[in-house]
Amino acid sequence: MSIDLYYNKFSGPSRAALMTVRQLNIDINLKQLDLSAGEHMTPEYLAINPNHKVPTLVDGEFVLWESRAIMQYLCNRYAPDSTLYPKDPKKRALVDRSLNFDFSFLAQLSEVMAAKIILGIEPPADKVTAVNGSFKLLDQLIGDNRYITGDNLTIADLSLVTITPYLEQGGIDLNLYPNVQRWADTLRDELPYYEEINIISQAEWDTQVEKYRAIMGAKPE
Ligand SMILES: N[C@@H](CCC(=O)N[C@@H](CS)C(=O)NCC(=O)O)C(=O)O
Repeated sequence: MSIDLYYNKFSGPSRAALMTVRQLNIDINLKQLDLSAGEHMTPEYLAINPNHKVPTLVDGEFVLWESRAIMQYLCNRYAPDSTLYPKDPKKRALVDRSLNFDFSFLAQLSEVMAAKIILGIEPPADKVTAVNGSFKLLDQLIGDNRYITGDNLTIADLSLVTITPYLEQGGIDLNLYPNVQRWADTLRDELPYYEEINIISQAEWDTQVEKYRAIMGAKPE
């Protein structure tokens, strides 16, 4: 049975789902969608994901969207004993907490990043303060841990690490958060698929940002 993953490289949630696929060595057909060309708004795609977002997983008859649910499903279905999504209720709860935390953190961060990267304006000060507060909290949560929830890599790490390409573009200095920096460096160095999935060249960014600016009618300063 074939598994399709609808995906876009500039989408952190898509990259998180793809890293889970790679970590679990699952064979998939990667279906690239160009969001700036509206490929997520076609009747065919809306039929499988009426929320018109990426990623979406199609596993036989089963269709699932929302990246965190996809990551959890892949572990439950294809690697139920993997420490990537631990079975122990307390360990699993800490992974779930991080996935819930990063859901709201990513919403904060994407507002700030969209202002900086696409609109080319300074984001509102209160939004920047909220993002900085979340980074500080994340730094505390990681502490001396190698990974977000302790000694094992989990889907919490794969979900959160997808923010790193945005940080470089948005000029956020992780040196202010040394534990976050060390954690991000660890994942970049040790995940064999990290570079292939998460490194986006400056030329690719520039092209993408131009397309979004055109769509949004944004005129950067
Ligand atoms: N909570 C969703 C967020 C997915 C999401 O926002 N995807 C964006 C790209 S990063 C998207 O597809 N946007 C297109 C749209 O909303 O029409 C998840 O984790 O899968």
